[in-house]
Amino acid sequence: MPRLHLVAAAVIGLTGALPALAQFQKPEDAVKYRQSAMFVMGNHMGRLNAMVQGRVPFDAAQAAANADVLLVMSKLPFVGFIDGTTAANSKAKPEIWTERAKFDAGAQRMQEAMVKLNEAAKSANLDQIKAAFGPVGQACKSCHDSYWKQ
Ligand code: ASC
Repeated sequence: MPRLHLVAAAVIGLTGALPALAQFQKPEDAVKYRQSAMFVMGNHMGRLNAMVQGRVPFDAAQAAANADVLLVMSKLPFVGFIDGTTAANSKAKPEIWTERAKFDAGAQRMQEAMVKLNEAAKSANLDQIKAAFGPVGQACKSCHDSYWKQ
């Protein structure tokens, strides 16, 4: 492994081992981080949804690009759900922390559905994309219904 990769691997390993708050300077930063990641996901879900609904013409390259952004973003929000961040500027329900295993399982379901959506997007076949898009939306909705103050 090249030296730089070794350093990067060590940094990533170290970051993963640190307590969650250490990754953010203050709790508000964790809230902002997860909200930002969710905002970007919502934006790219919207772009894909417009193609799935036929409101904009299907463009395979755009669909694949959106699915790539979504795949990366789907991994980000959850590190931001650190203890004690049901603040006034957050719509996160306290149940996230009292039912953490259920919340994490929901996050994983969404991430797995996102992998399938990414594979479908690479096929450049709109029917396959439509079929894979539904489960992602359902996974989003299920957690939003349970854990997000609408
Ligand atoms: C989206 C988005 C959500 C979910 C949800 C699914 O595209 O922004 O919050 O899907 O609407 O029902």
